[in-house]
Amino acid sequence: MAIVDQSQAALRDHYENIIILQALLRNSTIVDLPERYVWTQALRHNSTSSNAAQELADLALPIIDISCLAENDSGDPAAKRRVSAEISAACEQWGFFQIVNHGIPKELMDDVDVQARKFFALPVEIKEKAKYDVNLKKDKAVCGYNGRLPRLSYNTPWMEYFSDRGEVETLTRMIWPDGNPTLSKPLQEFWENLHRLGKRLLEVVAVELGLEARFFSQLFDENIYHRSTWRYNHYPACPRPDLTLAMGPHSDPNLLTLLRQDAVGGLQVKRAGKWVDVTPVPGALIINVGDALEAWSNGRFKSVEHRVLVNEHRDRFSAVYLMAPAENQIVGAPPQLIDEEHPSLYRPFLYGDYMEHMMSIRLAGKNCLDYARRYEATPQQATPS
Ligand SMILES: O=C(O)CCC(=O)C(=O)O
Repeated sequence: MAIVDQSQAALRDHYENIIILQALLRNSTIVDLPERYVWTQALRHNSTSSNAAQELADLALPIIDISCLAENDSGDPAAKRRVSAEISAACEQWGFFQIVNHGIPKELMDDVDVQARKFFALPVEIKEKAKYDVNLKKDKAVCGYNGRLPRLSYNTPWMEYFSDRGEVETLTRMIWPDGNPTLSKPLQEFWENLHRLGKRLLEVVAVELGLEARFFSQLFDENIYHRSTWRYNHYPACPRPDLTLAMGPHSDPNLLTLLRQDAVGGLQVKRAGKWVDVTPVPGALIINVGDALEAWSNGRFKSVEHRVLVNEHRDRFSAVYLMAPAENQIVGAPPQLIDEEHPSLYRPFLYGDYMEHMMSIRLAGKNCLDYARRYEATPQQATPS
């Protein structure tokens, strides 16, 4: 009986895979998006009045040239201080920024784009070999290939992804006995580059907060089993972009996120209640503050809501590296960041407990950090929007 149930579930998963759905819609075998992909009007609505349109046009995410921060650069200390201050201001005011001249080779990023596209173009049956059995590997719940997501937040995102912690080859070996080095090598090299860059940026933000440079970066030392995750995302073109979202409004639970998007666009950041486009900049990476960094900085750096729109005609691809501490790591603002003027906004929490809480409410909007908010310290935020 159990076997029948399992195979039926596998069959249902297969037919509800996003790529199969996309094909069924294209050839008009089905005419409507399945209900779980139809997001409520309030969430997909672009709440921009005509008056606000000009204001929005004036808002543009900071683009920061970080060439002077290169690891072994002995460059101009004044330039380093200026760029560090720009990063800090972006973390405070936007929680998001783009960086250029970050040192990750263009050839590597181009190769990653080609290989990730090739992977997603494989038949569904092949990609599905890289699925973890989450009954056996509970810690891998959001890892592996997934083309039929559960309701991750309010509804189901219009996307498929390929994700894990650690070696890319662990996943690619589930499909190819030799691990397909043409695919796995550049993907591995890319996230390792993002990891090094992320540690560098965390050193910059630690110093800007008045902490010891390695305050955050030491959480990612070789011997530490941190929870960082890499993910390659594919958002297929969708005939009803008015009804669905590629990824619903959420903030990231982790410390720092590094993201590469292609030229299609669709990522939006919430600022002063409005959705602002993160305009693609060739070669740039997008960096954003996660909930753990907001809590650790005692609310000085902001983890902001973002979402991804679908495109009617073009598939969109992105690659993301979410830097997260170990599950047994206590997240909490150090004493240097708390005083009478800056009362403690969040109670300290274990990162693993926070992840569990986040999974239980499934990434809904920006409410997750309410888990640790001390309302008595923030009377103005007692009813979060
Ligand atoms: O693909 C994107 O642009 C955004 C992805 C994202 O928000 C996420 O992975 O949390």
